[in-house]
Amino acid sequence: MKKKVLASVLAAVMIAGLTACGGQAAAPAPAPEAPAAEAPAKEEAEAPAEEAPAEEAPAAEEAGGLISVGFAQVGHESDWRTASTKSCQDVFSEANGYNLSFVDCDNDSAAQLEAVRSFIEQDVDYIIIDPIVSTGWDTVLGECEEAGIPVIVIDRTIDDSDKYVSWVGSDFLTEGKAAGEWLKAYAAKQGISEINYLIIQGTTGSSAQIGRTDGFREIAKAEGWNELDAQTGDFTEAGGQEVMESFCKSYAGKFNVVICENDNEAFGAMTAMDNAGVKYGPGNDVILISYDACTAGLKEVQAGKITADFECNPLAAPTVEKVIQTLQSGGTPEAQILVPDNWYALKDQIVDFSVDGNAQSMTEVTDAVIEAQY
Ligand code: GYE
Repeated sequence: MKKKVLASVLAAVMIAGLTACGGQAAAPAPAPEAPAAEAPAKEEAEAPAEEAPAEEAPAAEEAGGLISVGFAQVGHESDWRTASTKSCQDVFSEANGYNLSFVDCDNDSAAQLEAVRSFIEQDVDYIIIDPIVSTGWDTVLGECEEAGIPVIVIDRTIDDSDKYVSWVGSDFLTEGKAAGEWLKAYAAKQGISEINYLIIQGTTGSSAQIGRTDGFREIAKAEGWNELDAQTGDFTEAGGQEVMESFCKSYAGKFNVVICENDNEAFGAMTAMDNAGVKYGPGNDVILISYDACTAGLKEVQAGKITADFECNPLAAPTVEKVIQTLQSGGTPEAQILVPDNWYALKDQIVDFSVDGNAQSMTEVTDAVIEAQY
């Protein structure tokens, strides 16, 4: 009964909120001593909470005071994912007043739909989804709406349905453009006139893959760079190694840039290039670009292997919790909440560049920066 009332409130929230969509990521914060990881999207997260009549308050008290949350996580493919899972489990703990049903969907879209349906069966108070792929969601989100369970999307986006309350995550298109604009400025500084690049993509059809690929290609096209090939490494180290092994055979001596759409793929690509005798990193023939900038990735920047690393902050859970608390108090959360990212390199690889006319700042990788990362 209460959930039905909530459902109509939510429908209004979704419509109101989604018309306000369309923001771009803010320029990365410059402060290397205080990475965004410690306080993701602080200001953006403070959605105004409005007073609500008592009968519209969600049914949390029914579960012995705990708010029940189902989280359909992508899988366990990367360091980034491990950090994201830990953050969610820490935030949605019993000590914090939550009863969390966590499902690792092992990168299987069918399993993810099944997980969401099992949360409906359990009649949880809230469902959090990190969508493996960006399409195929409207039917199941309609079922959540019918059941009166608010859905919050974390990290990757859903692009074929608006039946959710909020999305909290990074701007992947901006990450891709930042990598392209950095390369343009860095190549100019180094006097490199020809770019022949290879992309090891993330999971095909995930918004992280689509945004990073499209953003980079936009710059590449404008600059007339040559794309030799693009293949998926599924965001895994093994996938990155396998794709790079085949690239090393097919394009030996022909490429001078490798873009890996996450750090774990970069680690695999490094193994493949080591085995093939390809030299990469600052001062060598091949520029290696990566995304995520987790601790292990930044260590490879420091070691002179990854030339530049474009962060994607995995610590969005505290912001999701604020969305839930806003709903709990009958308020209207923001429809889209961006988590800010930083761009990382060693001192000599730091160059000035802009994205969509916004000047960017890069963070120099030092021991302290690595220490503070996740
Ligand atoms: O870059 C990758 C992970 O969705 C942004 O998924 C995330 C990506 C991240 O497996 O490491």
